[in-house]
Amino acid sequence: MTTTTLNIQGMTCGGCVNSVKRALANLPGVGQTDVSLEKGQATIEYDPAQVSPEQLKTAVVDAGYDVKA
Ligand SMILES: [Cu+2]
Repeated sequence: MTTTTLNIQGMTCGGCVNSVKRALANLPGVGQTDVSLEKGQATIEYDPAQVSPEQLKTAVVDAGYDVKA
């Protein structure tokens, strides 16, 4: 497993955090995710053989949030 951190803009409440978590959990190869509303960050454990960082980013964007890095 590899860990990456995404900087996410647009999360305003716990519901947003859950939406982001759900979007990430729907992808194959995603393990533990830790989404912080205060920091606007998601720390994501994933298997690079099953999912790419771009796909992680796209899932968050598709859920309606902006990803900075
Ligand atoms: Cu919200």
